[in-house]
Amino acid sequence: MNKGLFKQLFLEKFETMHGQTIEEASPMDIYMTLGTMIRDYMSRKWIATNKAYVDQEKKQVYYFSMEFLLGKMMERNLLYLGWKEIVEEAFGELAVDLESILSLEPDAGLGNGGLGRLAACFLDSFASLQLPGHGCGIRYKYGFFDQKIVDGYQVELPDPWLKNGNVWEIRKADKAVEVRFGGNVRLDHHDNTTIFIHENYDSVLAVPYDSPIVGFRNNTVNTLRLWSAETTMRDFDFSTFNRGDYLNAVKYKHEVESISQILYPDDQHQEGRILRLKQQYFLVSASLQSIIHRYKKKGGSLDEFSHKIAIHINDTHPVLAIPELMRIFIDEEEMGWDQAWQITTETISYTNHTILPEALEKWPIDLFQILLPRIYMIVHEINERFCHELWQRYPNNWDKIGQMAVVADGYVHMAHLAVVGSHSINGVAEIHSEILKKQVMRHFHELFPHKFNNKTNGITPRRWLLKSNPSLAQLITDTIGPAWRNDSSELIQLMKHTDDAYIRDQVFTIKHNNKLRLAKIIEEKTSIKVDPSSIFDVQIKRIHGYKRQVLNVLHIMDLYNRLRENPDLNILPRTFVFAGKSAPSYYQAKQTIKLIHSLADLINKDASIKNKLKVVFLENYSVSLAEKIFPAAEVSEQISTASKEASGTGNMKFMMNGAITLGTLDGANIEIKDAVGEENIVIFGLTAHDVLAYYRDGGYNAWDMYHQDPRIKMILTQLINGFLPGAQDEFRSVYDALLYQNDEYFVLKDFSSYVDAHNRVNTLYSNRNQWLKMSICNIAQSGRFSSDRTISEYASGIWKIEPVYIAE
Ligand code: 26Q
Repeated sequence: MNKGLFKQLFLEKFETMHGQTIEEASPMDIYMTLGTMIRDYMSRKWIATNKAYVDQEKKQVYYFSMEFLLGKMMERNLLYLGWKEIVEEAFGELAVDLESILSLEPDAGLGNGGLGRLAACFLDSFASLQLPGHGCGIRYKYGFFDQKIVDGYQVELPDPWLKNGNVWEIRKADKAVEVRFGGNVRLDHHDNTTIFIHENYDSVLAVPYDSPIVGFRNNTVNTLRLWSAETTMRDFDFSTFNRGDYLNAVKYKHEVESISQILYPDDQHQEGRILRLKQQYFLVSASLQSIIHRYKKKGGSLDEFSHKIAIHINDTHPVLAIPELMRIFIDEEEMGWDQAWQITTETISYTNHTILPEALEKWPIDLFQILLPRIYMIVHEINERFCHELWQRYPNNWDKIGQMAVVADGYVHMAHLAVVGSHSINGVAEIHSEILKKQVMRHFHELFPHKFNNKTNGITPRRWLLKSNPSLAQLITDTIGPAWRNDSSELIQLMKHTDDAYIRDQVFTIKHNNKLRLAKIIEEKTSIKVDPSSIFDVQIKRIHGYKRQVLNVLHIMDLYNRLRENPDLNILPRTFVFAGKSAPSYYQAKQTIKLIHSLADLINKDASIKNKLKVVFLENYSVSLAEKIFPAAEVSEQISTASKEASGTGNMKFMMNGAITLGTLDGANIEIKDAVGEENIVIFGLTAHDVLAYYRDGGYNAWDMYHQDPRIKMILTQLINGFLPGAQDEFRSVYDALLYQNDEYFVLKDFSSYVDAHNRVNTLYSNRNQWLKMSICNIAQSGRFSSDRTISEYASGIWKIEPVYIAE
């Protein structure tokens, strides 16, 4: 592609699509035209990729996930195809501003946070590493809610991301499959075998929408298949209408479509809603049917299935893939139980993303059985056989067997099903995998030690550096060459330049410009003027007790108290930036958002502190907003209660953009510390070992902190004495959680150590050269946190898949 050719093709495409000339074009028309052109161009590669996969009979992996938090795709596709500059120039000649066209695309926000974004980074790495890996998910009509802040409170609004259509997807009506809910199972006997007949079920049509996922500057185009729930025409036909049942028919249609209507906005918390279970089965049943159908059509033998297909489940949300695969093998393919079980376990692998007990999925048996009668029978049988094995191994140990059973205490335990029915279970950072083995799943680890492994998370350096921070990316390319974009281990070459004065200056200038850009966004969105020379200290992530935004707030209050006492206090000016969404039903998290706003109100208006402190909350955190914040950040707040954050991936995005981590020894922070060395990170607080010991043995009393530390006493009093603007009792619940509920997340326990850590940051930052050296070291060492590294480990260690070269 070149500029002249592009311009010609674009104008032709525009005219055929819109029946008018470019002069009359709306920006949306231009967006759609460009999108269609890109998609058409990718189609040829898409076809070639699929053909190569079939011809070469290479093993494929399907990544099953209830969430794919993709963000925008157009600029990514332009960059990956190597078209961006050409289009920019061609558009310049047509007086079209590419930036403003790109901004028209809505984010595909089909995820809550880390787990969903990880799935998106993995798709990026599959394609960029030329690996045959595809995503299977749900095409939610409404993505993760839009957050509006009204008077400091979060208000949730729907996200109608599909309202102007979606250029990337292709509806494949001919590939629709039926998914069955409810009804009953009748047993029939034929030549000594029992046949299970599912009848009186409600059927839902699952229609796939495929989107191309193109690799970085290669010819691989993989597929993300998202399923939409529809009624079959015969449910809505004239006979229904004629019987006078029109209203019921409409109601039924509505009920069916509700399955793919919304993404559940809970994170780290499971609310046992039946519709959620329906969504989960809908995803796995539709995906497995289509995978098996295609496999058989291409002549594959089911005996070979696990050698040709790997299925990965992103947390337990798609764990029904295990009994559903069993159902298809046994009921539809007439396979015996033992062979079906062997193939199923060899096919399925599972990632655990959390150890918070409230997030572990379990479903009441009665509810499960009514919705999925045949699947329940299979789960029951899996449980019977497993408990029998356990009985052989641990005779009479009912306690242990009860703790490990798949069905127990009236519930189906989804994580147990995942462990029993898969061949690999991994955690997402070293410490997390260790905690799984030694604590949460210790009985299972004892039984199946070979199944457990670690795959530390990663992020794609192409979106999180090349796309979001182009000037830093350019500096890196100028310094060490462009290879880092496909081979992130190359970033280590930057270590040779930590003392290079020119590079330091450049890194400083790039960061400063990114800060200027963010300052402008902040002012546009909040009317708050921040000092671009102040330290940009950032905490952006879901709002949750364990992530401890409250600890950040308490430190800011303390700093403010010190400044009020002494306006000439020798500290560097700071800008504290927050962003993140709370689950709509999570009261404490919502109060935390209000608390940040009240504090911001108080501090930002106080002239006496001479603009040394600013507090900003940016509403509606999203992938696109994140892309603007990370490049401007200097301090990365990763302050979860040790042991609670499985990995974190924001920490990696900050690091890759040169921010210094201020964090606890939790999740991947530990591996970041190992990578950069103690002198290039600021660590504080209790260790996971300390925290787990307190949970086990007790011995922590939050009131001790209150009585021993006058700063804590003062701040906590300020939470409830009207010091903060707004209703006097607004933050009573925060106060009570810290004192009367004994500070579940050890906020007060870690307070003092956190303040000290901030003081160290202040000192380090005052030495500009030293700070820049730290920053360059972080960028240089961030290569190991590329999702390319993570995916290569999954590919060789778990899935046994290999790259497939696709010719031009
Ligand atoms: C479960 C049941 C019903 C409704 C919702 C859910 C649900 C949805 C989303 C439960 C959990 C999630 C999301 C979890 C998540 O994002 N975990 C994060 O995963 C990241 C990627 O591995 C890690 O880096 C984070 O540490 C972890 O918190």
